[in-house]
Amino acid sequence: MAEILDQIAKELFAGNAKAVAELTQKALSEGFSPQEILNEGMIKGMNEVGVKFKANEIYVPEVLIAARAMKAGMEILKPKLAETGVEPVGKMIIGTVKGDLHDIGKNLVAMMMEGAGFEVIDLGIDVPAEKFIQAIEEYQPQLVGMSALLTTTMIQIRENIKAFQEASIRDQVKVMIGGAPVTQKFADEVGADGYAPDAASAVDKAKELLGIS
Ligand code: B1M
Repeated sequence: MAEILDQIAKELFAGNAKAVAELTQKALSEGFSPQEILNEGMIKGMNEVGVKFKANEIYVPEVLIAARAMKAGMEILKPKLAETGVEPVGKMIIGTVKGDLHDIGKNLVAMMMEGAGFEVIDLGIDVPAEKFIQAIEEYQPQLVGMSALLTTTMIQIRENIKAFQEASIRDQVKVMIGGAPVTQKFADEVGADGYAPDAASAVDKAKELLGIS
């Protein structure tokens, strides 16, 4: 693999935003395609972040710093990817449910998903069912992610899934849920398609749900 792409992966893993931005620019000027830079540089680096995070070898702050570095590179790459018409691997909308203001974990999931090549539309916090439904209709994602951090708001997930059914859009999307009080058992009870305990597992679960290898 080209040395510069390897360097992008390493600097991203180390969280060096400036180096990732500079190397991304350099790789483009050396003639690497935006897709090569994304797949062989950034996503490779972010995958490594996911592996170490799952193994408890690195923690939330390191992931956030790596995600910031990814963002710096993506700012340069995004317009080029749009020009070349590169398709994302999948489209997801994500939000923290109504009544809940916690967004650190949700943001981590969104960043890891972007790092894996997904287009992510982040609806933010305190998102009511109607806003999820509106976004599903507008963006036509394959995946809807819901995060809840409070025992008092996790029940909102059940309400949202019911609302998707009532709006006849439940079958259009896979629903993945997570957040500290959420469990696989709860996901089964409320009829979600998938549950992930952390941001790195969320990427694996999303790919599994969408049949992406
Ligand atoms: Co709040 N809070 N908080 N809080 N807060 C908790 C959740 C709590 C457990 C603290 C405690 O009492 N020990 C407790 C909930 C108790 C319960 O319901 N059983 C609690 C409470 C009570 C409250 C308030 C009610 C406090 C008050 O005002 N009296 C209030 C509620 C506000 C509201 O939401 N309406 C409140 C407020 C806040 C702050 C605003 C101060 C702040 C949030 C800041 C922010 O998010 N921007 C805050 C924080 C920081 C916490 C703790 C300390 C940390 C949460 C966090 O960010 N963790 C938390 C205690 C704790 O969890 N130790 C606590 C780090 C983050 C990376 O983990 O979010 O779990 P997490 O995300 C993980 C996984 O869960 C998973 O992946 C992430 C990354 O690995 N995941 C998904 C998350 N979403 C996913 C979605 C997926 C898949 C995986 O698919 C879509």
